[in-house]
Amino acid sequence: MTNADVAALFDRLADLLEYDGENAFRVRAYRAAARTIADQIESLGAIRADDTRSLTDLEGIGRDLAAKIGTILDTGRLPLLDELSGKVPADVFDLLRIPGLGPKKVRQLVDGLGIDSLDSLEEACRGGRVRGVKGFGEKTEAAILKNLAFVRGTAVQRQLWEDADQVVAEVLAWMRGCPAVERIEAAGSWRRGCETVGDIDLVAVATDAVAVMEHFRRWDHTTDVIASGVTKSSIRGPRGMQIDLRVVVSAAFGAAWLYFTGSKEHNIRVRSRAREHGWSLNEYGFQPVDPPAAAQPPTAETEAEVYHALGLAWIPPELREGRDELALAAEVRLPRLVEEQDIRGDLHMHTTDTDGEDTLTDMVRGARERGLEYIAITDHSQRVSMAHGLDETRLLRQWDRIDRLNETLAAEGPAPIVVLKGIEVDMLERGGLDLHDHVLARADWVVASLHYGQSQPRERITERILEAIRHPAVRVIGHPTGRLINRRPAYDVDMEAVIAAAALAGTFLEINAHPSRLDLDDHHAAAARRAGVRMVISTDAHSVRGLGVMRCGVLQARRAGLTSVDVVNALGWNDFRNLLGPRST
Ligand code: DGT
Ligand code: CA
Ligand code: CA
Ligand code: ZN
Repeated sequence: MTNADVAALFDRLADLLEYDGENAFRVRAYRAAARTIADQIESLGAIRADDTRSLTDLEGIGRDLAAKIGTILDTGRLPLLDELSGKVPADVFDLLRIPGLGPKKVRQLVDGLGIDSLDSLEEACRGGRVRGVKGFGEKTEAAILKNLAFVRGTAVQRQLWEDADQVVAEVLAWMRGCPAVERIEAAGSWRRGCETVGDIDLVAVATDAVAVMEHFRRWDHTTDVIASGVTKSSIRGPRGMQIDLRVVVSAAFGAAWLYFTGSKEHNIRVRSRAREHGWSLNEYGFQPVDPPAAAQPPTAETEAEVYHALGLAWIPPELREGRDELALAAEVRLPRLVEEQDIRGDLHMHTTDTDGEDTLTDMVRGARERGLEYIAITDHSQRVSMAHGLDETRLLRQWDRIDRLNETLAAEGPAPIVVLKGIEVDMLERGGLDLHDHVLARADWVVASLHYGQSQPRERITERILEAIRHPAVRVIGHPTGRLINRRPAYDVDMEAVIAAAALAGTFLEINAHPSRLDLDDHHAAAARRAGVRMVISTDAHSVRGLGVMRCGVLQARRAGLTSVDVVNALGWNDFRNLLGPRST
């Protein structure tokens, strides 16, 4: 059982308890536990096995939860969940996937109309019976019908951040062309830099809300109007993405932007802190908890005003996940997060010598145009035969060309870019690396990656990676877990062991910036930082255009709380060159 498996069981339990009408406090406790567990990099089994520690040391895990975790680890099951699952129709979980239908509403439909499947819900909507249930209306009924089709369709997949970002840029450009829009910003998971985005959330201030909504619906890319009101509308836009737009008053813009940026967990914490200060807080701003309060409620036109009124520093959206950000903001200890402009080099990229689309010279010129001071050319090694990987002879020839290119560049101008002779060497299935040590020893920069034998057992995969970490020529482990978002899960690897070994050997770990990799992810990168491992944010570009994904890697690093000190390629060339000197180990 991985931590994610255990967390999923508690999430399911929370859903079913809520469905069952259990009190909100208990439901929230299970959801909070699921989050703590999912965020925990160390395996629960290891913590339990350690005599000096206890599961109850984890935030929000009391004796009862610890006992339940123990049962799950021992048996793979959670008896309370089994018992509850037995009592509800099997299709309740399908119904819970419909956007906008929480456990409580699903319960009303099940009890009120005998709904027990997506089909029977559709029938009830078409028959106009849903609008008769308390709290539902004609509009909700229509919304359910549309969302039903969506749940059944394939479009339900969450979009990669970069794809969502494209849609955000387009819709903002369109909306900013509307004269009635005073201000409009994007919020939600997009603004928090999440690796995938479910729907896009926009918040606007308008001189004429009706005109703004009309403009929104009239957009060329609007394929469907899901909901249409004066303060809130939802459309379906490019890539089948839902886009929600709220119009708010300017005086509450900060409160609304904060609210719709989320996350939900962050909002809950901010709101409870507001209560401690004697205010209630929602998307409309602060209100006194007791109407005849003496003081005027704080203003909420900007996010900073809202945070400051609660004794908090403004919190970057990437950190708003309900982890420890409020405590850090209260103590003015928020990390100064790394920014894209801090990045001075790019240390993983390919050329037409293997599976890249652009030549060595083009990649170098592209990198120089991006203002980089140094790059490493790291084409594939021979094992990657599909990509025409380099054997020793071809690699040495490429390195000769790089030597000559560096001379030309140095002669060309005042701020030449330095090109490092690198290689992305494969960790072989049987162990060992794909090129001789005497070749690797001559490289300026070696990335070791695992591309083959991904279904080997955990011990094998972990051992292969540990071996590479300890190899004297290897500087960094490329895309350490191998996951491809929405396509392929990570291979089975003991990341705790990888991080510990990297810390010990002084080997770096990559944050691969490719939008479908983002590997390390935010949890692993945060754990690596805590262990004292430094990271390299790399584009793994296969074309000049591919160099542009650096910002996706930086976002992920920010979500992990990384500062420029944690990021090796935030060093200027001189410092980086010093770091490349012979290693002590
Ligand atoms: P997504 O769209 O699934 O990628 O994730 P988000 O975070 O964009 O979530 P979404 O679109 O459902 O809602 C946007 C934000 O609005 C969310 O991050 C926090 C806020 N929000 C939505 N529903 C609730 C709620 O029930 N309670 C609280 N406190 N905040 C909520
Ligand atoms: Ca959203
Ligand atoms: Ca939304
Ligand atoms: Zn690569």
